[in-house]
Amino acid sequence: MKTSKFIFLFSIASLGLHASCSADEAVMDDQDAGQEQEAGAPVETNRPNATYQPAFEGQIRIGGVKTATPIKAEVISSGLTAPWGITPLPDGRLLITQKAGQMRIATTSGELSAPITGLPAVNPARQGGLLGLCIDPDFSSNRMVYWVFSEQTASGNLTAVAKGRLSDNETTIENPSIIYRATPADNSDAHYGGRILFDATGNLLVSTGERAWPATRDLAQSVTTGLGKVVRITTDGQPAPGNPTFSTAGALPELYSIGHRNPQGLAIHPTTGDLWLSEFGPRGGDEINLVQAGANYGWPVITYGIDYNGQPMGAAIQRQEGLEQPVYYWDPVISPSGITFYKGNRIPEWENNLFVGALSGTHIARLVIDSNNKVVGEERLLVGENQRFRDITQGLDNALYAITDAGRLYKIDRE
Ligand SMILES: [Ca+2]
Repeated sequence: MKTSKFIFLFSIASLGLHASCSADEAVMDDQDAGQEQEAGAPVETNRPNATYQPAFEGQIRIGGVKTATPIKAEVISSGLTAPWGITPLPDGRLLITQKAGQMRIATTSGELSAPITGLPAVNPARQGGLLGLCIDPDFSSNRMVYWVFSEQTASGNLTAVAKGRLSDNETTIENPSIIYRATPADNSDAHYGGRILFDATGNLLVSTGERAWPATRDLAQSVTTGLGKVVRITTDGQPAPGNPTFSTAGALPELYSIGHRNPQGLAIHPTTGDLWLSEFGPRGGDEINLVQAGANYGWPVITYGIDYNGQPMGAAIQRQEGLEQPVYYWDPVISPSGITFYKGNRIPEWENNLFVGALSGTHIARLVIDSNNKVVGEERLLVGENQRFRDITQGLDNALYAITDAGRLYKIDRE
C-alpha cells in the first residue's frame, strides 16, 4: 500500500504580467506562456562568496520566471532508501537505484517492488554507492541495464560502470559484469561523478569525478587518467568509435571531455542533441555546461567560487584561452545533481527547459534556455519541501519524477 500522499500547488499563475490572470486563463494561455514570460528579479538573493565578474551577461543570477500552468506535485512514495538514479522503463514504470546497492521498480502511482539484488558490491561510504543508471535502447528485447557505482579495490575506491540483465521476474540482475573503471583508484570516498546515458549512436556517456583531494584534483586536467571526465564507451566498455583525439601522448581513447570536478548530471537536449552536464564546483562555483567533444571545462585551472576552506582556488582565475566557460553557474551553490530536459506535451511552457535537482538548495531549479544555448530564466520549484533532490527524469506519461535523499518519489505534472 502506498505511503501517505499529499498534494499542493506550487504555482497557480505567474506574478507581474500575469497577475490578473486567473488559473483558468493561465491554462488556456499556456501554449503562449513561454513567449509571454518576462524575467523578473533573480531567484537568488543571498550574498555571493566571490565578487568575480561573470564571463558574459546572464551567466549567473538570471531573472526569475514563474510557471503559469497550474502544477501539482505529489509525494507518491516515501519508501525508498537513499535513491540516487531514476529512469523510465518501456512500460512506464520507473527503475531506481538505491545508494546501498539495490534497485527498485516503482509504478507511477508509487507502489514499490522489493529491492532488486545481484549487483556487484558497492562501497557506500560517504558519497559512494550505487549511483546513476540507464537502460538499453533495446531493453524491451534484451532487458539490459547499465549503472555507475563506487568500487572498492585493493588500491582504493574508483568510479566503475557495470551492466546486467534484469531477470524476467524482476528480482535480480543476471550475469552482471564490470565493463569500465575510471582510474587511478584513490582512498577518497567523495567526488565519484556517477551519471550514465546512451547517446544517439548507441554508446554510453559516463561522468566521473576527480575524487576531491588536492592531490587528485589536478588529474581532471590529465588526459591519461579517467578522473574528472566524461568518457564515451561502448556497451562492452571499450573506447567508442569517433571519440575526440587528445594530442598528448598516452591520452586515453575513451575520453570525451575533460576538466570536470564532480559532475552528477547528464542530459541530452531534445532538439539539438547536445550533451548538457551539471557539476558541483567549489564554494560559489556550481556549473551547468554544454559539453563539446574534446573540450576542456577548466577545473581546477579556472573556476568561479572559492575553496571550501575559504582560500582562493589556485591562481583565482575564471577564464583562460582554450578552457570552456559554463553556460551558467551558481554562487552560493545549490549542489546540482541529476538533470533532465522536459519535452512533453503536458506543460508546453516547459518545452526544452532544463530541470536540475538541487541537494543543498533543496529545490528543483527550472532553467529556461534559448536557441543560443543561453539561460534566460530561472525558477525554483518545490521550495519548502526541505528535500535534497538527487535525480529527476521524465516519465513516459510526460510527468516529471524526482527522487530525494530522504527517500521520497515525487510526481510533478499539470493539475
Ligand atoms: Ca568549469
